[in-house]
Amino acid sequence: MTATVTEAAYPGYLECLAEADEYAAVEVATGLLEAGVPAERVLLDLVAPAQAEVGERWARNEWSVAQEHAATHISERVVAAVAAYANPRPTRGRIVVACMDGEWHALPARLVAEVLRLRGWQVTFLGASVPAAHLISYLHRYDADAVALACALPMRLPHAHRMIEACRRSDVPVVVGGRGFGDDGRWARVLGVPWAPSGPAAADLLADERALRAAPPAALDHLADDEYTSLVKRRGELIDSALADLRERVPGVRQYTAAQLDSTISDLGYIVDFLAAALYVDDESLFAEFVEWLVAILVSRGVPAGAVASTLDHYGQSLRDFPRAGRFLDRARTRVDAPAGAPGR
Ligand code: B12
Repeated sequence: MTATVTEAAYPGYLECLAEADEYAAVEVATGLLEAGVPAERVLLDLVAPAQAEVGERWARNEWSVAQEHAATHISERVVAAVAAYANPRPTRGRIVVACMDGEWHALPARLVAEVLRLRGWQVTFLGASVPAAHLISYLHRYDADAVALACALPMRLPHAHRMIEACRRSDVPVVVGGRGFGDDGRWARVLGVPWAPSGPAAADLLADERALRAAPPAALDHLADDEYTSLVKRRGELIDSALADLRERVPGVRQYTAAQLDSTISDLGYIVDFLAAALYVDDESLFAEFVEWLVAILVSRGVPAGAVASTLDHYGQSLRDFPRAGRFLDRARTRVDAPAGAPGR
């Protein structure tokens, strides 16, 4: 019954996001609450999938960044309205929910924070991009029972690991979640940290202190080859040389506007950062999936796949002394179904 009511409301709710009508969106959500749908279901069956759909529309270039921002703002308003309506009182310990340093996807973490609150935890939500040192001093000061760390982008995994380790040194148990750890949490397992796929699963894990403290050790022996550290050191040089290579090969790039140039430099950087993250967790699929995603995004914006292919070739040549990185680049290259060609934007 609850699921049907929410399903019926979903298309109308998406329409409110598309029209940037925040009042109507809040009414859809509060209408469900008044009809007896539990707050947790409204958050997870209405707000969360609608936000994911927003991302798909942005990725397909059907929605502009401005439309995505407007929709995200409305989702935040709706989450606040649902939280105010439910207004739960804490009966359990104190949990701090935070995004990794450099992580701006605060809404997924906010949804998790609200679910934990609804399940009785006393939650402090620190929001986006919390620097590690500040998080640790906060945990000490407020005597947190555990911390839930969110990571939406796999390229932040090395950072995430440093943060997880810092929390552990302070003897605060950690649970992690978010798309950044892989849809089955496989990269959390490599980092040796308990992972939960959702707010409700995190609530169950937090209630089980033994499970929370019983994560297997990190499996990071491959880092002994130093490829990750050396690649990170060469980040700036790699991006500069890839841009020079594009300018050389493709006269159109020399005419790029400042905004086009900025996007190109960001993409060249993302390629290095995702490759570094893949080396960190030793999983070529992390890099290959990113490359597929990047090609789809760029193609939908008029940039041919060949532009990515030739940049992968360029990085491959520059990283001849990096056998693991070379292998990851080769495998990803096979997924880019296009000859090297001229980028437009
Ligand atoms: C809104 C949004 C943004 C907003 C975030 C604003 C905000 N206040 O959150 C802004 C504009 C800042 C943003 C920026 C970027 N974004 Co963005 N963004 C999104 C979007 C559309 C929605 C995120 C969301 O709320 N999802 C809904 C939630 C509910 O789903 P979820 O993340 O899976 O979360 C659930 C579970 O995973 C779990 N969970 C999540 N976190 C946690 C944490 C814990 C502890 C636990 C236990 C569980 C858990 O519970 C949640 C609820 O069920 C997604 C699209 C998408 N499909 O998600 C892209 C998306 C995540 N972004 C993406 C990208 C690429 C970026 C940028 C790099 C874009 C750019 N070029 O600048 C930047 C990076 C910024 C940064 N450094 O962090 C890509 C990532 C692709 C990839 N290959 O990794 C996505 C998937 C878009 C896409 N379809 O391509 N983004």
